[in-house]
Amino acid sequence: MNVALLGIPMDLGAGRRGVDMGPSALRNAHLARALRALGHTVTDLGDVGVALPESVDKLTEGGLVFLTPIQEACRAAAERVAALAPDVFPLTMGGDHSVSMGTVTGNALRLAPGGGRLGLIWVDAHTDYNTPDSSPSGNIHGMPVAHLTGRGDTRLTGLGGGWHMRPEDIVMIGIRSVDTHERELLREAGIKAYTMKDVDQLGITRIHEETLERLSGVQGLHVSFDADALDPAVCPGVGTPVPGGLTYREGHLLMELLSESGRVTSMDIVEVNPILDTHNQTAEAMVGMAASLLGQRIL
Ligand code: HAR
Ligand code: MN
Ligand code: MN
Ligand code: MN
Repeated sequence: MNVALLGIPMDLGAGRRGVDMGPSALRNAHLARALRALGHTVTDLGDVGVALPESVDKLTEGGLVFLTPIQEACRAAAERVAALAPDVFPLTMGGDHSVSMGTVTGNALRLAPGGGRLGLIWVDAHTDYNTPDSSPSGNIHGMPVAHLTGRGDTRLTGLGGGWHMRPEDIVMIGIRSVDTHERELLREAGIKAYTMKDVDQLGITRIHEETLERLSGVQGLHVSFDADALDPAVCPGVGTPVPGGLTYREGHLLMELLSESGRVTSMDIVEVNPILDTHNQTAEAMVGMAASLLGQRIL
């Protein structure tokens, strides 16, 4: 497969600094080499330009912190991804999770003019379904899924030029931190979310089967993998760690099963924070997840 790496070195959407260094940490953990070893042709497209927080006023517009520079970076990411050929596998590297508003939109636009029907597998401790009104923090990395479904500030819901995710085409896995009002919004929208309780009770194999069944009608499948979905013991380098996460093997098994399905067409790796990490352990773990999704097998 032709894999295209693209970095979005942005931490403007997060409450603390450091995830802007995520793309460097992933490259330093030999992401490209790991994928080439699997037989893929890997092209590193470099990084999308992102404003430095030191060079912009911390502008909060309509309850959204750093709205304008985040919108600009997401638009640039969407354009870069949308321009890639349909047979390319874009592997986009955050950055905080607000980058996915750009990457998911870009992948939908890549499927079809005006935006195709993309399935979204959101692997995360958090549901990231706050709107500007419901958000307790104003941090945009807690809001990308709401905006992708058309809820929230029009400057972010408009990135796809009228295209939006269908809530029924979204499945979340690994969930264990949801805000009070966010929970109501998720229920209203009818988004399927597998909590850690579901992971414990059903297991990854059953969750994977149900997920692919639910997403059987989509044209492409995007995996958006937040490093904080994995347990903090596996990925300590994240800004919002939550105990009780996916084990190392649960993460790999999910990626291995999705890989075997042959249906995944793009991936994000987000929220890797090298400042909070120990010896780049988190980036290395996430390179392993990408390798499993792109065909690495034990035997
Ligand atoms: N729900 C909280 C908020 O909206 C924190 C969620 C953001 N943290 C993440 N996203 N890492 O997955 O502020
Ligand atoms: Mn997230
Ligand atoms: Mn998260
Ligand atoms: Mn478990």
